[in-house]
This record gives sequence, C-alpha cells and structure tokens, in this order.
Amino acid sequence: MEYLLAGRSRREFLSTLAQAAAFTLASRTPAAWAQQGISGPNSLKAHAHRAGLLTGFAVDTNLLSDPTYARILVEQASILVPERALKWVPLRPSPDKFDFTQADLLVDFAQRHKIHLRGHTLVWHEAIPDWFDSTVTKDNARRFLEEHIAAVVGRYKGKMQSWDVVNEAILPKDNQPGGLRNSPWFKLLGPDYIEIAFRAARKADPHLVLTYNDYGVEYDNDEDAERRKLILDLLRSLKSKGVPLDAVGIQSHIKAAYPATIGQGLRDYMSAVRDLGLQLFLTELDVNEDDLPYDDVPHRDQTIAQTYTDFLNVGLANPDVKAVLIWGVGDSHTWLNNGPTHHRKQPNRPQRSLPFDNDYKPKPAFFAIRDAFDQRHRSGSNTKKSNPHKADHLGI
Ligand code: 9MR
Repeated sequence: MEYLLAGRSRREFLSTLAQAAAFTLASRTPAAWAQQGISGPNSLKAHAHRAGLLTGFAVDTNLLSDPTYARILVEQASILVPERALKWVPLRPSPDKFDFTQADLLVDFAQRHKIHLRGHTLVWHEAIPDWFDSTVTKDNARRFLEEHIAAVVGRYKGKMQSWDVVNEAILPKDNQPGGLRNSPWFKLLGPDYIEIAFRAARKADPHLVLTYNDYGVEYDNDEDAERRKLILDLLRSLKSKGVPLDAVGIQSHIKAAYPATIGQGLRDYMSAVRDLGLQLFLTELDVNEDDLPYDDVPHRDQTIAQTYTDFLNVGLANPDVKAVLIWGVGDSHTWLNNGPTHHRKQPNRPQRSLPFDNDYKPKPAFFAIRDAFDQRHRSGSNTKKSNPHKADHLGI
C-alpha cells in the first residue's frame, strides 16, 4: 500500500530525494556549472570584463585545498583578496617575526592562475596581535608601522593590483577631531598615522593603487550621510597634503529589508570621490539577511538577489568603479554566521548571504550580480570618460 509523504506517494518522495542528492553532488563539478551556464563566457569574470570591471572574492586561504572552492575562484574571478591572511594577527606571531605562510599560499595561487590580487589591510583597529599593547608605545609606534608596511608591501611588490592601506578610520561616536576612530594607532600616533601609512606604502611599492577602505556610506540616512561627509573631509585633507592616495574602497556590506534606500547619497559620494581623481572599488560586497521575517529559502534568496541588484545598479553606474569584490564565495563560510548571535534577530538561522550555497551551487544572488554587470555594460557606464589617473594600470 502506498502511503503519502508531504502529499506525495512514497515512490515519488524517494525519487525526489534521490534526484536532489544527485543534483547536490553533480552541482559540485565544473561540468555541472557549464550546464548551469556559469562558466567560460558565462562566468562572473567574463561579464565583469565586458563591463570594464575586475571581479572576484575574499578568500579563506584554508579552503584553497578544496578543489571545488579553488575551481570556482579560477573559473569566476579576475581579482582576489585574502579575507584574513594579510592582517596583523596571522602575519605577526611576535614583535620581531613575520609569518607569510597563509598569504604566500594565496599569492602563489593567484600568480599560477593569472588572477589579480588586492592586499587587505595594513592598518586596522582589529586583528591586532596580543603582544601589541604591551610592546608598541608612543616612542616606537611609528617604527613598528613603517617597518610592517615596508616588509609586507615589499614582499609582494609588483604582485598586488592595490592595497587597503588604512581600513575603517572613521567612527564619529568616538568624538575625536575629524570623526576619527579612537583606534590603537590613533592613540599612539594621533591623526598622522594615516599619512605615515600611505607614504610608507608608496615607498615600498611605487606602482600600487593605494586605497582608503571604509563602510557605512551606502544608505540614504543620517548616519551614513555623516560618515560620507567625514570620509570625504579626510580624503580632501590627505590630497591637499600631497599624501599618496589613489582609490577609495566602499565596503558594501548591505542589508536585505533595511529601512533606508540606496541612491542619491551613494551617487553623490561616488561623484565626489571621482572629483578627487580617485578610483573606486566595491571591496567587501555581501548581503546581511538577518532582518528577513520569513524562513522560506526561495523567498529569502529572491530578496537577497534583489538587494544585490538594487545596490549594484547604483554602485556600478559610476565609471570610476573598477572592481567588485564579494566578501566570500559560499554561504557556509560567510563571516556573518560567525561570532556572537545574541544581537541577531534569527540567531539559529544561518545566513544565505553569498552567490553560492553550501554546496557551491549558484544562487539567485549569483545571477543578480552577473545581470548587474550586464546592465552596466548596456548602459555604457564603463565606456564613459573616466578620470585620467595613473591608477589605470589595472589591466582592464
Ligand atoms: O570576514 C572577516 C572575518 O573572517 C575575520 O574574522 C575578521 C577579523 O579579521 O574580519 C572580517 O573581515 C572584515 C574586513 O577585514 C574589514 N571590514 C569588515 C569585515 C567583516 O568584519
């Protein structure tokens, strides 16, 4: 006797299960990607190239040994950035030692596959080693910073397309002049730490595209408006002092179901950056979907995809955007699922923020990103005159 499972006969149910399992396994092979139409001329990098962009992902170097993960990078990316490997914590096990093991893995991988690389990040208030506080003082801080930059930028000289020299220097609620964050480097060196870092990076590799990278500039709300103004003030002041600065990174950590639009504020910000003669990169794109009030996966995936579309249609309209980096590959590794969950609305629901799912199957987000590249290509944004600027040695 046939009994019903989820309204279907047992035989139908088992056959659906078998198909799903086969699809999950098959979706992990390059042949399956070709069938799904996402490789070669249908890859993200091919569509990005037509739109005058480099594109790729933040890389977890521990996953480079997973052939499926590595294959996606090679197939889809024209530029990569390490998610952690070039921060102080992995690089500086002790005050007088450097450990380049993880970073070298990625640099070798990128070179082998002829993929561009970004460096991230030389100066940040996080990922600072435990020994830092007891070792770095007002007297030796400048030397530590300059030596770090000389060693790290110097090691990869000629191998990086750009470097995030200073990351997230603005935090108005810290009540410091210029809205600067009261970070460890600010406490030790005052506001000058920023220009010290940029000058040291230029000295270590004169051909690098030196980038200031920050978040919280995407939305049409007061908080982001204030951050945009403060960041622009900082950039203008650096330029007026002749500090070597070539590009601005817009982190692009956006949210689904967020009660503010993405539009004029971001457009004006990007134009102002452009007027300063700087390139633009979207550096850490992903979608936080914690606010979505429903659990249904196809519905969530559709909303996440639409969130990518809404952002990229504004973000990619500026011709000086030269690269789009997505902050991870597959949902099982997004940083949004790490760390404490008490502040999350859906603490038990893993986020589906990235273009590939846990089995590296492309999701609606993948196609939304690719369509946004096509939209830029169609609208001709990439062919509009961009600023004559030396950072054009991007290879695109
Ligand atoms: O995604 C990164 C996560 O895996 C790391 O644990 C964390 C600390 O190194 O940094 C995360 O990346 C951050 C990036 O470097 C700067 N902008 C915010 C990103 C998310 O926190």
